[in-house]
Amino acid sequence: MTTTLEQSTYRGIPHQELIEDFRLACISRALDDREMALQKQSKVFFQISGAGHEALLLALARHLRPGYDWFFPYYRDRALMLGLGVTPREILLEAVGSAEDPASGGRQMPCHWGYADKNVVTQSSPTGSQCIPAVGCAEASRYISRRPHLPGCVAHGDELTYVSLGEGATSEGEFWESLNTACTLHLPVLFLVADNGYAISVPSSDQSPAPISEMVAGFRGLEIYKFDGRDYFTARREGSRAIAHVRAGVGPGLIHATVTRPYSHSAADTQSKYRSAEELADEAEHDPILQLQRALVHGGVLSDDEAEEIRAEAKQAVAEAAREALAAARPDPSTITDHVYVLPVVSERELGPDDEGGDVVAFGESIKRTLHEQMEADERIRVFGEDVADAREQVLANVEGKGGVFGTTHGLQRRFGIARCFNTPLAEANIVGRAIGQAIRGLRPAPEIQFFDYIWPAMQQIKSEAATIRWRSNGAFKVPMVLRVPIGGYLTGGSIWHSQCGESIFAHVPGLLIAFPSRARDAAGLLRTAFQAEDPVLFLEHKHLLRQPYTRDPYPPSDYLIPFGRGAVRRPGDDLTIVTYGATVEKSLQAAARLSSEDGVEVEVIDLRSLVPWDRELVAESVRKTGRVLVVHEDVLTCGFGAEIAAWIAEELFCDLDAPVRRVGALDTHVAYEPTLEDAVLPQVTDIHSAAQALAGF
Ligand SMILES: Cc1ncc(C[n+]2csc(CCOP(=O)(O)OP(=O)(O)O)c2C)c(N)n1
Ligand SMILES: [Mg+2]
Repeated sequence: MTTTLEQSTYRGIPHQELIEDFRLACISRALDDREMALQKQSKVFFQISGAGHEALLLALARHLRPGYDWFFPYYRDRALMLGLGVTPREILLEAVGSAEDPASGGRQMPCHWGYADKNVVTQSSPTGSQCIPAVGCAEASRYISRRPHLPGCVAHGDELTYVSLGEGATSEGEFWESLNTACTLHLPVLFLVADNGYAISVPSSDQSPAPISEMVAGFRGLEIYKFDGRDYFTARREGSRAIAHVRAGVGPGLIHATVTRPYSHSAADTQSKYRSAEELADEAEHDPILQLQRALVHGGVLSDDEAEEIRAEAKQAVAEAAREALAAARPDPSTITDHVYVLPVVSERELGPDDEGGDVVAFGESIKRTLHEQMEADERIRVFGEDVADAREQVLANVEGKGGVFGTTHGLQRRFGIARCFNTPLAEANIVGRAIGQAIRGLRPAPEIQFFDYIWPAMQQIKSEAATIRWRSNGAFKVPMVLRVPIGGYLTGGSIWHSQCGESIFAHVPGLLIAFPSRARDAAGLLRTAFQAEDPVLFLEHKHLLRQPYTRDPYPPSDYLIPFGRGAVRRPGDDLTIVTYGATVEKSLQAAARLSSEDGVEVEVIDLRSLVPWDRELVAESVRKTGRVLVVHEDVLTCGFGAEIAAWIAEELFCDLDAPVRRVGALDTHVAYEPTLEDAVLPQVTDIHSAAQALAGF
């Protein structure tokens, strides 16, 4: 009886699979070599190799399912991409920066993968920042699989989320935050740590006191697999065990696999500067492709000649793919601002006397009601953060419930259940990163940062991930999330760590929408619009305003939405314009009342309500009428958002001005604890009054 290729196996693996994976490994290496050659010709502009990681990744790919499982890859995962079915041409399209590059349309460096049809999520460069979104993605799998009716959301129930990183990146705190939640929630996440011994030039012994598989041993519920990732057969066997474990849904797994790095870290690195010739020679001897070739020849799967032929064919195939990629369309520079964000289109309407029937509520109550209303209407919304839940389910019937340190989320857990309103670890990157992973899966997460002052650990997730995902993937992925953040001072005792503003720092980040309402009606209208957005919204809730009587409005009917970029005239006037938002709206109104009664100056007060975008038209209309403008905000003056407004007015409305644009903001210092010090730092009615008075008399 003759044995056909399909039937033959070697060490339990069909010959066909072995030969195919050997071929893909050769293609992966040939892609590295070709990109390097093209870079020398200035046809590729950066190179980072997948060399030394091929056998491990191709072995794992055999057990993973493109378009079913979810992938948060690392830049060294070239062979994994090939194993999942990405073609050499597609990979090279990114290297040459073609418009046809499916990962980014020429926006990202090579090896920043992203293939929506295969559930390969767009990748960024910050090492480790992929870990927490991967955990959020796995959470979404669980949530969606129990609610298959959710629009735009697909889950199978046994898909896993793969996330990979190098041993160097395990030093990042976000990696540990992601392990924390993956284990606490028993999520189906497969962590792959491909350990090639170096992070650029830093040896792993400088990273941490022990190998990563030892370091993570204390994480209860984490299944750890340590093996030699240079050996394809070991990787197939152990990878299959690890993947089966995670797929079974009993909890996360971590593979710690040793690999090699035969090429320098990247095109910008020369590893002979820090690795000895002996070390490199030893590594070359253990090259995973060489080892696989030897094993296949030894096992009679291939002859030496056949193996060499496959190598040659791989080079040929890559050369042909490179020719095609180089001939493909270049990006059009006029498209480069596409996919920064898309403004939600909402139908706007004025409120009339018939709309006054709602309960009269203050700012904080309005936000709370709107959260209830939106969660009732859309099961994709989940609210989470520190202290946002009411209480442990076991005691909930007997206690009032917490519902956030400001009470804004009170009752959400009781009404919608713990799956829809829940506490997170005290870790801000964790909160935002998990929201990103869920948003990518089509959910509408509404994470809360407890105080603006503590948003900074999440900055990486906000700035590098949430804000860039739509742009960097050329529109293939998006992050619809409403990030609610209590902000601001005037608290009497709030001091430096409970009083900060800083909205301009976020307005400086392309890709974020920013709302900053100042009264109950606007909070409801803008929060409803925020939930319609397909991009991340920073929804800033001023703490001082939460219960102020002057923020009270009849709660507006549910079809009342305010478009972003639409300000409101809060007081009409012909002599001078004040442009403001947040807590300084009321202070400006008080100053305007004094100017009217004491100085005979009629001030028009504009409340911007949203900062990205902001209502340039309304400001222009007013300034054309008054010729004088004062910009007022609570944030510190230097590089505050007022600087942007003032610069724009100077550029666009110079001929309409009768006086220089002036600004009032906080002193360039921190907010102090003692009340008279706090008053001295933050802008007061008298500061606004005297600045406006001077401007009116200019
Ligand atoms: C947050 C962050 N810091 C620094 C860098 C620069 N950088 C890119 S790769 C790298 C080393 C990563 O090493 P490792 O995780 O071991 O992966 P390997 O390159 O060895 O596969 C560094 C420092 C970065 N991209 N992101
Ligand atoms: Mg490394």
